[in-house]
Amino acid sequence: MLTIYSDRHHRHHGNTELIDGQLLPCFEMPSRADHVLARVRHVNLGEVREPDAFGLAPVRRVHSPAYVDFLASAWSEWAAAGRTHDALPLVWPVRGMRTDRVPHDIDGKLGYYSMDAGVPITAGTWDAVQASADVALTGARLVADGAKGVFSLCRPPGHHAAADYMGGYCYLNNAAIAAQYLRDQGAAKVAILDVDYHHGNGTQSIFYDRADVCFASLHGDPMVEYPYFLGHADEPGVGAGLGFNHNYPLPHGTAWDTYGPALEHACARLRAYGADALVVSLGVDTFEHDPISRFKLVNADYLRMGEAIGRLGLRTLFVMEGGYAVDDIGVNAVNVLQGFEAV
Ligand code: OKP
Ligand code: ZN
Repeated sequence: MLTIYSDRHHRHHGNTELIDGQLLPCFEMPSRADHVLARVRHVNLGEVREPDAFGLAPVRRVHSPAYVDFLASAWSEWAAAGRTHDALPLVWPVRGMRTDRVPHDIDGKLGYYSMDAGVPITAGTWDAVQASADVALTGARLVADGAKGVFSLCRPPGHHAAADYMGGYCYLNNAAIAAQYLRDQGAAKVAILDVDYHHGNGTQSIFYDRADVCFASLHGDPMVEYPYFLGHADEPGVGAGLGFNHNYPLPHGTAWDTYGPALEHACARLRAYGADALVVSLGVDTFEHDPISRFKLVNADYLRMGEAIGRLGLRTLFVMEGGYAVDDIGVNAVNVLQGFEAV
């Protein structure tokens, strides 16, 4: 399988994250992608190729112009305000507050265009974020041109980012941008399967009212897990999108005996949908030793996961999302790809 990778992800390296009341080093760190790349090379998965530059037009097919402009200028506005540490949001417009006016001040903009504080913006963040989208788009183009399976080794991840907000380590929604690109290249129907431990709230919201992209997600139950405010089973889609959104919230402690049947159920939904192509939001934070997650999948389960995805028989783009057990992230992610290829 071909892997698309850019070392420009190194330019995004946040310093600290507020977690459990503590300021800790960011779990979403550059070594994550380095370990996955090392495993790709170790098993000779296939050629590793640099992304092409697509510019912002395919990004704007998913994200609002104002949000893209915000991302592009956030660091320079922050630096112009005299700040030297990472830019982070700290106040949000919740129930009853005004969202019809975008503040002029960078602190106000950071809150307006985010859902949480897990999104440090550094001097190199926008460059890395654009490279990550290009990695997804380059893979999508190869799939549109007929490749059976391609791995877009994206970093930073994307599935929490919606049309006009960032959150949960995500800035641009790489999987959504790829899915929209596949549509624009002629695929009538695109399926997205999100196997990251966390609900893909951004991807769901982007396609929630559409029938041309069907979204299925397995994740920690939002009653007890981030992102808390989306991802329940009773979110079927709206308008033309009714019936094209499928959530599988699963309890803490979920192991393969529960996960496998849920995955088969989700795959059956996507099979019935009759997609022309599949995008997989490939997070491996479902792993038993993931430091911020509560599922119990073991290394070999990721082979089974890849086989189940392979049995769909669809042209498939794998887009890297989460996974924070750095020592195992490469084995687990590449196991999915090898399971897929073994079908
Ligand atoms: C990004 B992706 C855990 C706090 C979670 C944000 C997690 C973002 C995950 N107690 N903070 O879906 O892997
Ligand atoms: Zn995750």
